[in-house]
Amino acid sequence: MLIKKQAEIRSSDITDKKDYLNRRQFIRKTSQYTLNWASVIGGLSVIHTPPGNAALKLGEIKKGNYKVDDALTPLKDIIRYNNFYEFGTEKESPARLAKDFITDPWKIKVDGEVNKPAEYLLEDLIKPHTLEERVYRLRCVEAWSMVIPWLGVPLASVIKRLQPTSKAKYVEFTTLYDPKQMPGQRRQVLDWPYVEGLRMDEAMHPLSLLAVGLYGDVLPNQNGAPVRLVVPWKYGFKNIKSIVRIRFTENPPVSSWMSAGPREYGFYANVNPEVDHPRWSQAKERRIGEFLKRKTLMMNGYADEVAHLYQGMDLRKNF
Ligand SMILES: Nc1nc2c(c(=O)[nH]1)N[C@H]1C(S)=C(S)[C@@H](COP(=O)(O)O)O[C@H]1N2
Ligand SMILES: [Mo]
Repeated sequence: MLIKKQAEIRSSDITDKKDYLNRRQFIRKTSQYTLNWASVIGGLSVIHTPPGNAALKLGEIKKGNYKVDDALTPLKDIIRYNNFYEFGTEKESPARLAKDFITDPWKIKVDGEVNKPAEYLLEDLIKPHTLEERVYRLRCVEAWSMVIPWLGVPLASVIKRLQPTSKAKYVEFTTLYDPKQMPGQRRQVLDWPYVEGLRMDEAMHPLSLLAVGLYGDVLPNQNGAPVRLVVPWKYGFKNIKSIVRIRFTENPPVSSWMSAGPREYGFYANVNPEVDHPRWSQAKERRIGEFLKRKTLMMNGYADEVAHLYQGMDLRKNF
């Protein structure tokens, strides 16, 4: 059991958090004057959130109930090593190419099998809920991983307010399509826009998070600003970034990665060390910042929480 409940959080953890929040504040203050904050923390030159380009005012943040024992991945790695193909396929390109990405105002279209379809402003979807900090492991299908302190609201709370109909069995998410801003979309690397989906019970699971921030601040553009999905027991590609549409459906959505490689990427994409990718093993992973590989955990260490969702299913067929 690798998830700790609130009561087990040690005071040293709280100190760690204060340290990084202070550091983040320091970084932000500094950037208002002369320094680019990325250069303060990582020796990089071009990563920053343009001032005044954050739609969301992060109000009260409560400490969420989820935490892992593993050390947090340093912020400098989380913002430098990214998969966000809309901004290029190199790990370091999103940090560079997304720096002027405009995320304010941000609208999300809600449609399909739902009683409250509308175009919502992001802040109107988030405001009714208290932001939570949750530390989750992120395991990319490419066999690297990180530990990230997200800020967000339970996806279930947002979905409940939207009132899906009884026909809604799945939720489909879509990323912005805007090749002017997203240079990666000018090439047919994937079937744009990026689409992902969850079964309704997965979306309603308390671990599923709609994230609007990390390390105590709004999401850096390269991490999917202003809002992205975080489903920690699934491979990283399910965690769709910069969401502009949430559609409730009767039939399973077809994700961009399923269309790109149906033999390699399935709908469920649950982290599973026993089912290899056709081109590489999934038994181990490289935690960013660590030297030796570590064993990949079943459902990324969240099996106690989510395995019941897949009871009776063949996890090799439903990969
Ligand atoms: N729209 C969109 N969402 C995306 C991706 C992408 O290319 N486009 N990459 C996915 C993959 S493969 C991973 S591992 C995670 C990486 O998130 P991070 O860069 O914040 O670590 O985002 C996921 N979400
Ligand atoms: Mo990934």
